[in-house]
Amino acid sequence: MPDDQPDAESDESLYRHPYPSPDLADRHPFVEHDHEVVDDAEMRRRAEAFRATSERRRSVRMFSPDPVPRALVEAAVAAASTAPSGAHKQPWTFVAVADPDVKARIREAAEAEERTNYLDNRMNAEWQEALAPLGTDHHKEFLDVAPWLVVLFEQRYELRDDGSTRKNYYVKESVGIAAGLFVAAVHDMGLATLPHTPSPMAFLRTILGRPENERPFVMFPVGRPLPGVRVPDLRRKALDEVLVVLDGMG
Ligand code: IYR
Repeated sequence: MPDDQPDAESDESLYRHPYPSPDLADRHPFVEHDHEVVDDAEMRRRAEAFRATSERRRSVRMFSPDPVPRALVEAAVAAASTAPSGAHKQPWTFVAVADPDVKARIREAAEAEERTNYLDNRMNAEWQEALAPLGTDHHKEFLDVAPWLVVLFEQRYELRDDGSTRKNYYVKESVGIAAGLFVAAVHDMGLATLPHTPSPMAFLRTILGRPENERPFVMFPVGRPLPGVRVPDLRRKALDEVLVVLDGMG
């Protein structure tokens, strides 16, 4: 730590209410945060590298059937599971499916729901108009072609082994952040994914035999993109369309 920086132990002027309070630290364990100190130039380099990697990510809808080692899926889930969560409840379960029979059942059920969405107009005209540039339809062949389907469940409440329950907090926010980290981890290792949300998707809980406290949040086919796969020519919003800065500099 550079000398000119305040220090949690010694600086009494910056925080009159230090965290943890001495009383809290007596009752719950705290450890010093293992923060990697990085200089500004290196931070800038990393920021640009992550941004450049992120810019190349695309949702793909045709995956190669090539197998992907289970260890890679495990690494992505482990990374996703570092997400912050309300009251540190970690209210998520990832179910990773490579079994062809289970994938086929999921595809069949998803296509049945999507047929109603697309062909029987369960999605209204405005929704269908929004999806038109993506060209999605009720065919979901990627669900059994992709080597893995990773289904992310939210735990609406905690169900303990003895059958008792506890509240979870900010479940959607927590699981959404975990989903984002999962997408980034999969892309960063050189694989592709697609956040797929067949609607309704309660069938996933039945097919995958999940407990009553769990509700499917999003499903991720994971694999290599089919070589030559095409994606819509979309434009991402520019920084000034998504960022408002109030820096007090006028
Ligand atoms: N769940 C449907 C429809 C769909 C909805 C959105 I929002 C998309 O960005 C893409 C598709 C499906 O998966 O086809």
